[in-house]
Amino acid sequence: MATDQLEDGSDEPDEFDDSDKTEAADEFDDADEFEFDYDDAGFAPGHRACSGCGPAIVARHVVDEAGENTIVVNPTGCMEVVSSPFPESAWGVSWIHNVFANAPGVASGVEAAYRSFSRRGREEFEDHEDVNFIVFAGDGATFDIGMRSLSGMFERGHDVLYVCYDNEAYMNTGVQRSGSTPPGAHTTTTPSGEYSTGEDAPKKDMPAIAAAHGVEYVATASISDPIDFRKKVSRGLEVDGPAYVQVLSPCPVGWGFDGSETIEMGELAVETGVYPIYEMEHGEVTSAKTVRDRKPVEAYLERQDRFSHLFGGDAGEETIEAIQAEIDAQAEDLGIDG
Ligand SMILES: Cc1ncc(C[n+]2csc(CCOP(=O)(O)OP(=O)(O)O)c2C)c(N)n1
Ligand code: SF4
Repeated sequence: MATDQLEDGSDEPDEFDDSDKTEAADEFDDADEFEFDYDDAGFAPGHRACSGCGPAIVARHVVDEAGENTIVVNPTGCMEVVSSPFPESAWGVSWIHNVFANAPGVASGVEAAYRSFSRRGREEFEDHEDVNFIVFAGDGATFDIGMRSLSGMFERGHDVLYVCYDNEAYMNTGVQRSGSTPPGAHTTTTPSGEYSTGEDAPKKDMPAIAAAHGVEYVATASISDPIDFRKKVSRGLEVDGPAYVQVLSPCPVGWGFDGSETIEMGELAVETGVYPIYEMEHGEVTSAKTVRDRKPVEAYLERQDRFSHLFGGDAGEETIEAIQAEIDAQAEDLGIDG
């Protein structure tokens, strides 16, 4: 492409010139005839999520990996609100919206119904074995409000994959803390100020809680490694019984970073050990992603407005030291330092 030098030495493209167009751009010449074909998309673009929304990218991975014979049960939260403004829907698979408290209960019922259809030879329904039953829920729904129902689903052993998109707060209603909010984070219900350095409770260990129910397969993942995440979704669907996959899904709005940095934020969480990536089978950790030359936690914290109050004061410094100590202990437990 022809370019001119800008004053700062960088290159600026000349006015658009037809010879620069790719074949794909040619298709746009007759805009009236052009139609996007999203028939196959499990989670279509055009939803109302903020740009750079981590959970929306995660939703796409989940349903693309699961395929068309999938029923998604989705409690209230950003992913429900942005994807289903009546009469539109971004979901290309069967989808049910539920209140916070009962998504795992509804998924249990749907799964049990299909089991019964298969047993009774009801051929108008897909065979139970061919259907993926998935709950797709935020951390508020998972760690807090839907926990009772989730515990029941685990205990009864339903063949449901539970995917928690972990954006570490109640984002949909204005960034209130959840049981997943990490220490030091400023939220609207844990505001930092003269008397507080933000959230002061540890993040609830949901994977351990799931594993303690005897769930066969439990895993954590990050949006920054979609191949690993998708493998875990696939593995969770293969398991004959409940499985739990929790994926770090950065939220540019609630965390305070630019929407172009979502994947980088997920990557930093892994590289600093803030979000360890591991799998548990029958309650034991069976694999953990090694982190070579683990970065100090500041590299992650300093990039997000929710932690900005930690920099520049004694109280903040102490909080960062405490966070680092927790991460170091967790890294040692899991043996992730390479
Ligand atoms: C029983 C109940 N309490 C509160 C609300 C209000 N509410 C709607 S979405 C939401 C936050 C959901 O948080 P989370 O599950 O983490 O999903 P996110 O919004 O982050 O996607 C809340 C509190 C509600 N809908 N129902
Ligand atoms: S607030 Fe966060 S989680 Fe909700 S749609 Fe926007 S970016 Fe996504």
